Amino acid sequence: MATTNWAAEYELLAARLTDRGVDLGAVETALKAQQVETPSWGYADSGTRFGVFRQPGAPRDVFEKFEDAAQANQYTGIAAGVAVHIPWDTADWGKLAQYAHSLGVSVGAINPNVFQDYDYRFGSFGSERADVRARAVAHMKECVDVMNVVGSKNISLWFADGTNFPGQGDFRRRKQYFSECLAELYGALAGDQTLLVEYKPFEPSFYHTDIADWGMSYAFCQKLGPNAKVLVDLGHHLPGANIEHIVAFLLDEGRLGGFHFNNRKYADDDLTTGSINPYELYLIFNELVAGEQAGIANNIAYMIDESHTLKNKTAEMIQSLVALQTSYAKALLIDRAALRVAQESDDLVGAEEIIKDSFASDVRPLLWKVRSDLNLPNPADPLRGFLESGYIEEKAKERGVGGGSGLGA
Ligand code: AOS
Ligand code: ZN
Ligand code: ZN
Ligand code: ZN
Repeated sequence: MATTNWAAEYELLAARLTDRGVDLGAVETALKAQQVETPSWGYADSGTRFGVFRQPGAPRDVFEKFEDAAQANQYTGIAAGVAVHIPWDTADWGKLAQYAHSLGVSVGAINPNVFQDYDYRFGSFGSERADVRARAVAHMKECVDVMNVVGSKNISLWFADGTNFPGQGDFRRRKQYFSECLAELYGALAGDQTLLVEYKPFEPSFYHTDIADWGMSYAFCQKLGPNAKVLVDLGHHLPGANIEHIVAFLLDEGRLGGFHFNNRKYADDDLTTGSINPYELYLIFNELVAGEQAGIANNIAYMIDESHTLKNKTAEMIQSLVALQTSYAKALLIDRAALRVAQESDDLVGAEEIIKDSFASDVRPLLWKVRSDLNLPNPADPLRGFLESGYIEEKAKERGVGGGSGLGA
């Protein structure tokens, strides 16, 4: 196979972009600053309700999940944070924070779990039983204690709460329970900690979900205060939803808290980010870059939430990270001045072509340059670098099969 002369490719692209008026230095600085958290649960064995497939070398505890996450960061340079899930992850949290530091990563968002215990089968914050609601709030407060130990700034809430049949629950009463519990939790946070509220239209409940869409998350956050923000999981919309519009709206309202990146074809498929619809991902980044340039895209928690059953998990995560980096790079190249002119003159074709032009750009030489500057091991191809490193084989020997599942068990 002929080897690519990346330096020459970069020179060509740089000349073309500079010609077009792109501030390449600013683009590269932005790319070097990009950070996306990967989820601890995305490295462990996982499955569907039809079965869990154990992989050789799967991490056996949270420390080993962090080792794998550190690999994803080592090859991409953009994934220093690792979100954890309590109680899927158990640890001496101080020790874990130190261990993470020694691997060049850190503990990111804390994800409480108020959905898997039998007590929560009819709801947590939305339960009719005061003792169940109190238990859920107490668990969340324990998660805040963990945040304080590890220095985490985000608590990321996802609720399975909902009902399966008409009449089963009182929507308004449940909403009020949610408001009360959320307020109690919000009161336990320090001024520099953020409450992220995720929404989802269905599953595991199939008639109604208590926080079904971004508007409901937004309404709860508005009442709580400035440190409560909406979390957008790309898999949590009904077919056809315009996610980039939701992103722009929340950005403008100062309520976009973060993302759970993944990709979907049918429902909450949790497929590799960018694998099904890279254009949608790019259009989301278009809004984010516009927000950055307007100075309103601050403190957004970029996180991946996916867990494929059959791919090697770390390789899968690197694929997603590269897709996110690629989308961001392309969005940074959009000619925004020309786009504005086209918009203001109602030039539909012109505006759309500007968007399509950057999407069609091959940004690999640019990413090669950024990764070279960051001294990453295989700047042209992080995925190949990881796959050829021998790490997968080494861990298969060391850890064996059936170490542990990320999903509860
Ligand atoms: C569930 O559908 C949500 O996406 C959650 O954010 C996530 O998958 C899990 O609960 C991790 O906390
Ligand atoms: Zn999610
Ligand atoms: Zn989900
Ligand atoms: Zn998902």
